[in-house]
Amino acid sequence: MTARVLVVDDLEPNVKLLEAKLRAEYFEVMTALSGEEAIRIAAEQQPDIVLLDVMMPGLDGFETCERLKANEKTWHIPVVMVTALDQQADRVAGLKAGADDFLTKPVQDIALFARVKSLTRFKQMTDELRHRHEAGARMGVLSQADLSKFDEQHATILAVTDCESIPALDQGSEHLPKHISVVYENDARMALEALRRGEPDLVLIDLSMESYDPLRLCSAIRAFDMTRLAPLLAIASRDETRHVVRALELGVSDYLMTPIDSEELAARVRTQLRRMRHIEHLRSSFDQTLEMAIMDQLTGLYNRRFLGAQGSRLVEEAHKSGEPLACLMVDIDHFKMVNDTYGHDAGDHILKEIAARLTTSVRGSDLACRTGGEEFAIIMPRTPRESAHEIANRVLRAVSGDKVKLDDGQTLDVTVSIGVSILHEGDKLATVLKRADEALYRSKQNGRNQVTDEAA
Ligand code: GH3
Ligand code: MG
Repeated sequence: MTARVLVVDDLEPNVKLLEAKLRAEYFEVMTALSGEEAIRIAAEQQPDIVLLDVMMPGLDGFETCERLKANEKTWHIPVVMVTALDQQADRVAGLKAGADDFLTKPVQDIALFARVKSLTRFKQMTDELRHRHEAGARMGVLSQADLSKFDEQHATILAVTDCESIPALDQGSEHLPKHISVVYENDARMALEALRRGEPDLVLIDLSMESYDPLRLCSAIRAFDMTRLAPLLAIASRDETRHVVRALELGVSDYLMTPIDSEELAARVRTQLRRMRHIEHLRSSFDQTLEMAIMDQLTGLYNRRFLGAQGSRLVEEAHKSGEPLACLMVDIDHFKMVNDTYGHDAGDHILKEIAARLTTSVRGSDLACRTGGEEFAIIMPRTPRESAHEIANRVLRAVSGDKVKLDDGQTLDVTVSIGVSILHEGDKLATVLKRADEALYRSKQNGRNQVTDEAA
């Protein structure tokens, strides 16, 4: 995996050193000698990751990080703070400033490549989702994520360890977001089960566990679809560096070295939870956009576009399997008059009501769509002509049987006219729809509120 890395440090030799290490591993490197320059380059060049020195004259690393995270052009770029050795306070401050991770000087190769690779992986995973989301936001159909809201949601941490507890976790509770509960588990298999049930939001794995191979647990978690994206934090002691490297290769999201600082633990937990929620948010908003693209917003039925795509698929399947497929075209009678008499809002209300009655009259496997103003199409796979007629008559009764009640209490009779057609050999979707439409036209001509078959 390669990536474009922006290295920021006021001291040229430091920049050169990191640049050389990264280039040797085939990363592309950009450099900046101050916070201001870093902000400009990040916005213009869109690196995949920023390595940011803390101690700089002018804008220091914390402030630079805060500004990068507050800028809509750069907030999504992962930032790794480069701090002096063992400046615990700096690390925590960096995470608070929104940094995604940190490295200590002198920077060790293992840690450097582990952080850069894991953050690049995360960014690649979210980039596509983010682009779609931003397109949705530009079109005004989606709102931009408010990241601070993520801290207010409830979360469960599953701590997998042989020990009774992880003291730093309990002591760190004051630094954790408010609604966090911690569950301990010493049985790795039970932990995996709980994860598959979607219970914990984040897993802490103690790499010094002896009752079970903790690395095997990491790989098992990453191997299953259900749990692949769960945030995983490893806890290791200083003499377990090789374990940490292995764990990172297996996809662990982050790690902490013992003795654990409770504030750092809390900060890392918060960062991981935010990241996960961010992905979840992007995902669900993507589903929402997708839904908007195929649903009719007024009635909740599928729209014409989806009818074209899915209907054609159903027609193809019917041709292949030789099973019958039927099609109904349904149009509300004298709808213009209803609109003219009762107003457009009443018209909308009736459209919704009729759509609901249509939906309950057909099977879940039937494809019910609003194809135009007050016209609907229903594609029914595995349905012979006789059944299609029965269903058409059921729809007719479902509409005319009960008066529609308007918001102001008035009630009125609504009827529909229906045309029925059956898929013939060689038919395309458009052909079978057209014949149903012609049959519908005859229903209208013959006095409305009736079903006509194409063959009649
Ligand atoms: P027919 O029985 O022959 O179908 O007569 P009709 O009045 O139903 O047909 P026509 O095509 O003349 O009029 C359809 C009307 O549907 C015209 C339009 O104002 C109304 N309409 C179309 N879309 C909507 C909508 O989304 N909301 C509302 N309220 N009315 C709509
Ligand atoms: Mg009509």
